Amino acid sequence: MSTAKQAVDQWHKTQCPYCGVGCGLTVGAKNNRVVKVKGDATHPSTKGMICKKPIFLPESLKTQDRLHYPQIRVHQDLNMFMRASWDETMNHIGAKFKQVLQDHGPDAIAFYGSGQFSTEDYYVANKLAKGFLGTNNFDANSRLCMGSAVVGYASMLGSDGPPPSYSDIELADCFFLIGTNTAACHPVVFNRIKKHKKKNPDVKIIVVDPRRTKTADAADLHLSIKPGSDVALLNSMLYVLMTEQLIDEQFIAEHTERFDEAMANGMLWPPEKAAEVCGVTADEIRQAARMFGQSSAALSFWSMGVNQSTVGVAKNHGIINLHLATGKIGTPGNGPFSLTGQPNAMGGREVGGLSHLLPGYRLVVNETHRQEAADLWGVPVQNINTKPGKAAIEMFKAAAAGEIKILWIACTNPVVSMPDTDTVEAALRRAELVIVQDAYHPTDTTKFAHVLLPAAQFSEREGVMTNSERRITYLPKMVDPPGEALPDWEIFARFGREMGYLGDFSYETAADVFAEFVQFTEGRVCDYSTVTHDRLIQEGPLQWPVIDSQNKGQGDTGLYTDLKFPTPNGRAKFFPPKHAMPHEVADETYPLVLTTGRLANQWHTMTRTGKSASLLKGEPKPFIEIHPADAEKYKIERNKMVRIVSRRGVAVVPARITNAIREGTVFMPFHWGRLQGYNLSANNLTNDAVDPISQEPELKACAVSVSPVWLSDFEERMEKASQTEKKTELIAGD
Ligand SMILES: Nc1nc2c(c(=O)[nH]1)N[C@H]1C(S)=C(S)[C@@H](COP(=O)(O)OP(=O)(O)OC[C@H]3O[C@@H](n4cnc5c(=O)[nH]c(N)nc54)[C@H](O)[C@@H]3O)O[C@H]1N2
Ligand SMILES: Nc1nc2c(c(=O)[nH]1)N[C@H]1C(S)=C(S)[C@@H](COP(=O)(O)OP(=O)(O)OC[C@H]3O[C@@H](n4cnc5c(=O)[nH]c(N)nc54)[C@H](O)[C@@H]3O)O[C@H]1N2
Ligand code: SF4
Ligand SMILES: [Mo]
Repeated sequence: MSTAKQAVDQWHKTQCPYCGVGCGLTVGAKNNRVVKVKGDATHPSTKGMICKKPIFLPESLKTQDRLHYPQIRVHQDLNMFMRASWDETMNHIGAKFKQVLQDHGPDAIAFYGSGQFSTEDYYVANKLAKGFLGTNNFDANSRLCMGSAVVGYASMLGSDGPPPSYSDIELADCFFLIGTNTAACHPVVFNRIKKHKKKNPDVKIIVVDPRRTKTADAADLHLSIKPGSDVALLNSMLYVLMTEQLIDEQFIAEHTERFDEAMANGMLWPPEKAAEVCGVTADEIRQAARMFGQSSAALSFWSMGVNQSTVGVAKNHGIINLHLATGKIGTPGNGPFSLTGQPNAMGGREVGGLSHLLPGYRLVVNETHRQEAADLWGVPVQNINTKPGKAAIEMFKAAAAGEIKILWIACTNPVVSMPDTDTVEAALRRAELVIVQDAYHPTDTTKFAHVLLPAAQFSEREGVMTNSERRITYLPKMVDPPGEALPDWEIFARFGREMGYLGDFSYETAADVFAEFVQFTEGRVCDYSTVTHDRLIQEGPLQWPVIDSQNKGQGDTGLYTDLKFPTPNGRAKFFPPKHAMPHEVADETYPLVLTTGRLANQWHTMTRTGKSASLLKGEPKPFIEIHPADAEKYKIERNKMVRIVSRRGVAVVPARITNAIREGTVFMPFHWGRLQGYNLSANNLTNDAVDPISQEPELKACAVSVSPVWLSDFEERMEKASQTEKKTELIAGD
């Protein structure tokens, strides 16, 4: 230990750049490099707890494939780029923007950003697009992630943002985990739940997931439902709560409206009927409802198994209905707690980082909101387009159709992460100017860029992020970025100046940007208008909504604790969610349903975690999970290659035969992209059908067929050799 301590020049407190739990980290830097990462015991959200991923950050940050300089493509076919100065590059992009604005108008331009942006990055990019260029075409990967939760909360509770705090975990005696592999994806929250249960064995955990994940292993009750059938289950749970008098009539009468509609809808779902749709027993449904209804305090956690669905909003409504019907909201240990995916997806929501939002939980379709934003930006209200811009999937489809001419992609790797890779690649081939702003090159997406912009990443730039429990942390700059890489906000600000908006984008520091942004939160549910970088540095992380200049905001505060909701009449609104199966269901040609998701040791498209030999060790390559009965039916053998075909593409990966997955369903992790092997990518197969309200794609269900692939001896040797080679390459990048 002491040697590690001596090896560090300086320790810095910050937030983990991976998942939305937003753990506090203490990071050691030496000789301008991050060398050591541990938990920050003083961080009020997580008190020193962390998982494995950030520990290996030192291996992933300064690698040989970092992007050091701006580059402009000189030859399309040869994939050749020329180094350019920032001024030349901005000039080059600016000329094309001016031409497209003149010839096609602002909606021929689109920005695609990320929940891994800092709040400052988000703010400047949004301001540029929505306030100055006149297009609301600014969307983010959060659309693939939190889109349905944003709509679910806002429509029922009047505002976005999960009401509970992590400290509610110790106050709850029932955990309803639906569509979340918390053990793999939000491990620090999961460990906290497990620890609480260990101390209090009567605490109940219910898990709803078609797979028996590590999360499900910890459950008292695991409902292995068919992918996409959650709404039937949730409606039926409401049925049981109603028919067994487990609802809170007083709460319903005093604090909600439209219960009649939800009740009528719920009464259509007796457990026997839902059991058939969901592929579980009626008794299991009754048990789940009783555990929830009879608990003294219940927390629901959910993530992508709920949101990534063509009925993702309806699933959110179904979950929040259970809390409203039982009055389990706004009080200690109770509430609907969607788990945010990325480290600043919450900040992105506060800053208006989706194409229908404006900063401070405002909407582009609301005239008053547009006026308020225009006043703060000092622009005529006519500058802000009155219609929502294109959401992620629509944006790429419009580019593929030639409607969007310029695509600016920053801090996300859509060629791996968006559904139906062929359409995404077609969009990038067709667009006249593709700008990719990333920390690394090559990535699956930089391959299609006309201009590469080098971004400073975690530890190389300062900024603020908000975690899943609405806690705001300041992330300091600890080391210099490589070459001429710049923070994302600074790149957007430079471009704003290039476009002639000199005074409006002349920030000197991220603190200036933050100070401007927080004005948008004044008087809003997410008010943190008194917070500054300095205050966060001095006082440490702060949780909204209780922050004012006196109150430190360091207590754990829930939202709506006065049981008044930010709706016109102060009441929360029930919804009657309608069940529908996924857009694509199994049929004769494609007899299985593919669901996709994550592994504990990899982060998304692996540009960082894929560089760590330690993190790769357990799961070095993708695979398909298949039930033994299906394996037998389709002649699939253990660890042998399987060809998976959907209406959109093909993947070839080895089989993992396991009864942890339900019959008729198969699972693939989506971390691997075509760059690592054309047929390794799950999104070769997935469907880009979206929820009609949230526009979130159905990444969790598409119809596929599977068949064995018999490799010749020669191919098998080649396959083995290429795997060894890839491993060495990745290690060499350390
Ligand atoms: N290790 C790791 N952690 C991460 C990330 C990562 O890449 N790696 N990414 C972060 C981000 S951005 C996100 S969004 C979160 C995602 O966190 P999670 O949502 O927990 O992760 P997923 O693996 O995508 O999906 C969760 C589960 O949904 C189940 N599922 C599939 N279809 C259905 C369905 O129809 N109904 C139900 N009830 N369940 C279904 C899957 O079997 C899977 O186990 O993780 C965050 N944390
Ligand atoms: N099939 C399937 N597909 C999915 C999902 C699924 O469950 N199944 N989940 C979806 C979800 S929930 C999400 S959130 C997305 C995530 O998908 P992506 O956002 O595409 O995944 P990342 O690998 O996190 O991409 C981040 C990119 O930004 C770069 N980067 C890192 N730090 C910085 C920085 O500071 N600045 C800049 N400019 N670049 C930086 C990284 O190198 C990387 O290329 O995937 C979605 N895709
Ligand atoms: S749980 Fe999430 S935020 Fe916490 S250390 Fe792990 S990846 Fe980072
Ligand atoms: Mo996500």
